[in-house]
Amino acid sequence: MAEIKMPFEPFRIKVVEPIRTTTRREREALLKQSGYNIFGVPAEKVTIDLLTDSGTSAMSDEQWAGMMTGDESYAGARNFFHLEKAVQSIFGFTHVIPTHQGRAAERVLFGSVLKKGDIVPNNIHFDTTRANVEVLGAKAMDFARDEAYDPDSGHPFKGDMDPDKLKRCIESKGPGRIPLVLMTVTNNSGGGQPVSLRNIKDISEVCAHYDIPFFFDACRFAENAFFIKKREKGYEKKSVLEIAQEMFSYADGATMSGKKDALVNIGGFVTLDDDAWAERIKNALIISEGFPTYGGLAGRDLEAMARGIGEALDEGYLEHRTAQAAYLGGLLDQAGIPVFKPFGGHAVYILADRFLPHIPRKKYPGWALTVALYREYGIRAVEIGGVMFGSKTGRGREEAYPELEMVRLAIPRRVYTGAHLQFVAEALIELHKHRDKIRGLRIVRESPFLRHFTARLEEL
Ligand code: P61
Repeated sequence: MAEIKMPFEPFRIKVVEPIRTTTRREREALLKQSGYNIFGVPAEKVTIDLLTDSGTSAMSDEQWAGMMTGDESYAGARNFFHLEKAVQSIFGFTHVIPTHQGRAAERVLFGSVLKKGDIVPNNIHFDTTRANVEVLGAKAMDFARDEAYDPDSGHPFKGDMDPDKLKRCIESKGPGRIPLVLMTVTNNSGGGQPVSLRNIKDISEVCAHYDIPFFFDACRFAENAFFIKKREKGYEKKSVLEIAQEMFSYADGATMSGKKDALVNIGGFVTLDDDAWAERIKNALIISEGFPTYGGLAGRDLEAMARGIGEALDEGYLEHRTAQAAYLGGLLDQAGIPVFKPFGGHAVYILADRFLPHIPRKKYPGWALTVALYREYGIRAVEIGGVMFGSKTGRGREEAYPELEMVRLAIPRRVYTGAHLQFVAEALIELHKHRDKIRGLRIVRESPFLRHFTARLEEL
């Protein structure tokens, strides 16, 4: 078998944070207390935390230095102008409206342009995006290409949206009911897969034809641009920045969680060209987030985001980042653990229903795997499956499940080394050997939206 290589970390470590370990007994008690929900476990009780790559990045010395230059004026802080310039130089839109994170950007945008009965197409909506559409009485619809749902397909751009599915939706529902089309890059709910520039152009043309604004959910735009460079013909020699600029040139705007590809612990924004929409968004922002030059952030946070967004386009950094996912995924794959392929940019996704074939979907195999991984090894991962996306279709009816039942091992940016990932792979390989001991669960308490954050469960 070929050796799976991990390039060395393209940084030196200047500040360290100790990792604390716990005993199995302690973890067992914590699971019981949290209702078998790893969101309820204190982070200090987690050995390797792969719950999310969101807001968990290590900032650079340049970003920390920038934090000290925070201008904490209420209006017109200089850091806002730095952010505005940095975002405009990559995204190319006129208005840059900061928010405290991605879902706030979604809320102020959707709240300003959607009404009850509207439809929002996407390749696949992530959970907060779906919730922010649906809370307004609009419908979130997914039109990813068929390969997106086939974990074994090696298609290089499984994040693509199917233009024919989109056209059929527009024709049947009417363009007047579709205030905007979204495109999530990379496609987080579908294995972190990239979208090609060919597809971005095609979808942009469909939207232009029907006069529908086209927006990106741009959280992981730098990783997406890097995959285009590596996989799409004609882009090998372009810089990742040029590719990102071209991606955005086909769109009308974007929402962004800076907690991903702007390498910050908090922050986000909406950026767009349309003056009338921008005005409505700024008015909505003032009610809940703050004045439009800070949008729920301190001046220092704006500065960290202004600096981080450029660092995320560094090709040495992106090479290492994508190699981390390929390394972890490769070790698991080589050991016969079912994983979603190709490996995405920010995470490795385990096919939990194949890992635990003895647990039926209604007993949430993905959730069961996250519980077992924490109990046995102190590793925290997130279920992207039946608990996160399952829904009752009516009172007393059977629950409907998403097509894929996965557990995501999300890799925080610049935080863990190859040795940490090797530990995770070894833990999963061991767990896989004893998989028949893992039990399913049932939900005992849940909330109506985004239930996985607070649900309480019981082992069967
Ligand atoms: C994540 F367990 N993602 O992947 P905000 N769009 C997209 C995202 O991936 C995303 C947001 C919008 C997270 C954090 C997270 O149930 C969960 O800055 C494609 O988090 O508001 C966030 O950006 C929202 C983890 C979100 C979860 C929801 O881990």
